Amino acid sequence: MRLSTCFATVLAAVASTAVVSAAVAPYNLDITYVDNVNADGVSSRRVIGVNNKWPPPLVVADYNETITVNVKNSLDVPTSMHSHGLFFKGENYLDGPSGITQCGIPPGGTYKYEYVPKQWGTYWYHAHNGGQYVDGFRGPLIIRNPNEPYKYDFEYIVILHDWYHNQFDDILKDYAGVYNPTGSEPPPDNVIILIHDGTDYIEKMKFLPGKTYRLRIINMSAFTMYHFSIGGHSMDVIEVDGDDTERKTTNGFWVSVAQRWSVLVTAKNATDKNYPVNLIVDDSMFAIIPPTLKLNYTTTIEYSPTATLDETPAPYEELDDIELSPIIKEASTPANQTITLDVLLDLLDDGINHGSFNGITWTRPQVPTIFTALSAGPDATNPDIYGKRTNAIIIEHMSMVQVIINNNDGGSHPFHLHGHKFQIMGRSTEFYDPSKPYPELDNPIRRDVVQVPAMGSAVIRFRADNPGVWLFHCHIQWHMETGLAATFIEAPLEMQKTVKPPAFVFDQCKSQNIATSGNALGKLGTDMEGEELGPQPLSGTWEKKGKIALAFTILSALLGLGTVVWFAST
Ligand SMILES: *[C@@H]1O[C@H](CO)[C@@H](O)[C@H](O)[C@H]1NC(C)=O
Ligand SMILES: *[C@@H]1O[C@H](CO)[C@@H](O)[C@H](O)[C@H]1NC(C)=O
Ligand SMILES: *[C@@H]1O[C@H](CO)[C@@H](O)[C@H](O)[C@H]1NC(C)=O
Ligand SMILES: *[C@@H]1O[C@H](CO)[C@@H](O)[C@H](O)[C@H]1NC(C)=O
Ligand SMILES: *[C@@H]1O[C@H](CO)[C@@H](O)[C@H](O)[C@H]1NC(C)=O
Ligand SMILES: [Cu+2]
Repeated sequence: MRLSTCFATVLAAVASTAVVSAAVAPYNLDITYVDNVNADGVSSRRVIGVNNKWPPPLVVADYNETITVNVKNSLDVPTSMHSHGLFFKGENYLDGPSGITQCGIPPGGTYKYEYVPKQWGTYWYHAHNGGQYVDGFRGPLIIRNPNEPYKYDFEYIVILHDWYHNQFDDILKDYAGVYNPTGSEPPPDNVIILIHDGTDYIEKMKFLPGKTYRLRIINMSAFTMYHFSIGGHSMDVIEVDGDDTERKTTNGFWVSVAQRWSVLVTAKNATDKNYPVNLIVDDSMFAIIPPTLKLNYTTTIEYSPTATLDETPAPYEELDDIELSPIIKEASTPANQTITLDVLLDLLDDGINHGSFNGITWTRPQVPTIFTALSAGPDATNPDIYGKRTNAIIIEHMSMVQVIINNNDGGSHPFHLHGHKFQIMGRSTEFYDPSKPYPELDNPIRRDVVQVPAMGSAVIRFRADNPGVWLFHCHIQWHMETGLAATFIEAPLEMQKTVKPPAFVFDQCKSQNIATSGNALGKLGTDMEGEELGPQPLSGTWEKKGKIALAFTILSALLGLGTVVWFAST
């Protein structure tokens, strides 16, 4: 991070009328460990950075302009990159999740993510291999709209993320371990606010009197949700997750995992005061609050270096994203196919607390799912070949798919669908009641992440117009890692005609002895003999489960570890 040397480096983001050029210069992202990064001013650690630096750079391009991102893996383990929110129609192998749409990029290898975005807005890229994004491999990705519906003078990218002082894999061992039967998640050690002006990371946002600023707010956290507000200023929401919305004035809103919001802020004419941007951390899911974690964070909007800070808080408001309307209107249409997913986080018979949909905890197949779909011929429509442990659901080409998510957990969860944006038909703090379906809507909000309330539900819909293998998962990385994921196999026969991965995609698997054909077990056709089912629910009553959980808890207490060992280890 550095202070921008002069305000002139702030990027003018006024809609350009210039002819759209065909391609931006390639981004060469060398994924490297960077030692001794003190990201939060409290503690130094090894992070995963890009080109030996952290934080990773902005990737930016215009709509319909070829973007090439060459990701070189200089780590000692495989990696991969997901561009969160982009569709990759016909190019499923560019989506990124390793073990699903590609093999991990082997150490020393380079994966060429090259595509022409047919969408615009605020996105982000991040590692999709284990918890590498939590260790630092995450950065902003902006696709500019040549015909921005709103006028503004300048823009800033405001990146919010939680920060851990220890390596993800070390924390995961404890979180997904037998001494944590209740699945208590590791709270972050701190929160980081990064500001990017389009050229580089800067220390604080500077405002010129009377100008209009677009703030693109991206929550890149592993776990943490934030309330966002600006002292002395209201905001006009104009975008969520890449969809431009009708302008909606608000004093604040909650930014949940992986979501993006754009707001317009009009600068005051007076320059005698500076103002804080206020973040309130949602601590409702934190079992304990680490000593270095604050619940309120601020960053300054500076009108003048000599002005005083006006700390009067903005009036508290919670704008619900369901109240927003996309500018490009799309009415809902009745669903052809309904998928019901029951969410549970529970102790399974391996003694570990797992996330699951419909009782199945996702486990990586031996053959990445994309290759099973591409190599199976007519069997590709048989969900069994993808393995019982991948939660594979076949979706028919062009059908309107409704997904009902019932959350049996006492925490709220942000669910992300790859390859699509979905309409949010409704959300409730109770389970969905099929006898009371939501009415069809003229113009529901579209997003790629939906927050589902504790013990509540959400109903989403999307058109199956993107043949491919798309992950649907909780974006809380801790839950993703313990299996809270399903695989949508969308129009597999169509996919076999339209999705043609280039040779390097197969070569990178071969170099790691990972098969690129066959079913989830690497066998031919529908032969799934010998398939293991993975960890199963504890049989019997809740009482019995409780006793087993208690036994694990007593065991950990006897060992002097406490039930939440990751806390003790920080
Ligand atoms: C996108 O770019 C292609 C190739 O340059 C061009 O043919 C096409 O008209 C462009 N589409 C839009 C919507 O701008
Ligand atoms: C953002 O906020 C939510 C809270 O819902 C959190 O769980 C999530 O992991 C955060 N991260 C991202 C990338 O959105
Ligand atoms: C700033 O000054 C301009 C010109 O006098 C005026 O039109 C505008 O309303 C003022 N803005 C605010 C926020 O007071
Ligand atoms: C954080 O801010 C909120 C809202 O202004 C306030 O209610 C709360 O007391 C603050 N918490 C701390 C720890 O300062
Ligand atoms: C989906 O259902 C509608 C009627 O609601 C029907 O017109 C359409 O053909 C169906 N599409 C598919 C792909 O099944
Ligand atoms: Cu979750």
